[in-house]
Amino acid sequence: MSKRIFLSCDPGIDDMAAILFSLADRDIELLGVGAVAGNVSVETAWANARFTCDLAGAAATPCHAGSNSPLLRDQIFGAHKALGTFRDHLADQEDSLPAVRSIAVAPAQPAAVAMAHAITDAAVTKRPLTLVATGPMTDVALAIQLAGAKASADGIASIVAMGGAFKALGNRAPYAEMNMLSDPHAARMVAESGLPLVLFPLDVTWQCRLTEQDLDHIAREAGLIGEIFARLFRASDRENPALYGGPGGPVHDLLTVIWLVAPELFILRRARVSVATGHELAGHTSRQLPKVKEGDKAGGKLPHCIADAVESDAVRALFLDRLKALSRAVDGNNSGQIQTTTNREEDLQ
Ligand SMILES: [Ca+2]
Repeated sequence: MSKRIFLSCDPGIDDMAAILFSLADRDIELLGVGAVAGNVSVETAWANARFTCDLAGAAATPCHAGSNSPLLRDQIFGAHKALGTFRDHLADQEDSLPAVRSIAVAPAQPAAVAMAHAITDAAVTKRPLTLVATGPMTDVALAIQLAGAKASADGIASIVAMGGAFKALGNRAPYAEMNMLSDPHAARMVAESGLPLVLFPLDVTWQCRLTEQDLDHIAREAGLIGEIFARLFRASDRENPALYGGPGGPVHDLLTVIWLVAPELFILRRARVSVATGHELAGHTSRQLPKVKEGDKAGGKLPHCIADAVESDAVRALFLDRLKALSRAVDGNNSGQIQTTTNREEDLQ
């Protein structure tokens, strides 16, 4: 049975990878995308989310604009805010880009409200969904509040998020990872909600990096989608061998959705995650680990899971495979064949 997800993101090139993979993989049903301020402003995140869905031939996927600032702290943006939208970068190939989606089809509901509705529907129909957060958790925290009693195991199977750093140093500040730093209060609300949380911190996302050879391969093998993805990834300048211990740029957010369909490629451990909200160390994450070996009852009581290790080669190969399949599906649609990534439920019947 496919995983039904709602993705809250702040595209961001690695958010783009997560959207593309979600649309490409038949074991994921993407119910909606929420754009939240984080890497970039909410307007840019929204434009980029819509652009990505349009590029993937999935213009019908609802893309909701969400919160334009954190819950409490002063706003900070990622290093890439100054780069503008994806479309700004691709202006010289405008003729090959998907048409700009009409504003008329833009959902009016704010992302947190749409997510809360999705949670409520999931609880009523007894088909719990997974909330995937690849940006600050502002809208996820608000949605949990709005959904009230439905924000339980009935409505939410789990929350899967990119964020935090435990052994690795932070990326936006020495002590904190960007998503946690951007809205530590929201992250703390989610961590303390009592809901299952699976976290992909820098410790694991730094292990999986797309190299120049990977990008060449993607650009060559995955059609226009691959060309554009590779170009944007390169524009975001993600290499830092001294920090990561090798070549290539991390594709952080992608790991969340790959884990949903290929958990065997990861090693997770149970933990209890805490997020600091005090001024000095806001966004710093710490974890309580079991004192006994994995599987012991004491460890089983800890409410969260943290990804520790990933089979990078297999993840990158899976991503390329799905991009190629997505490209073929889009090309098939454009030539009049009926095969879309938005009707996979029918396709599976
Ligand atoms: Ca992100």
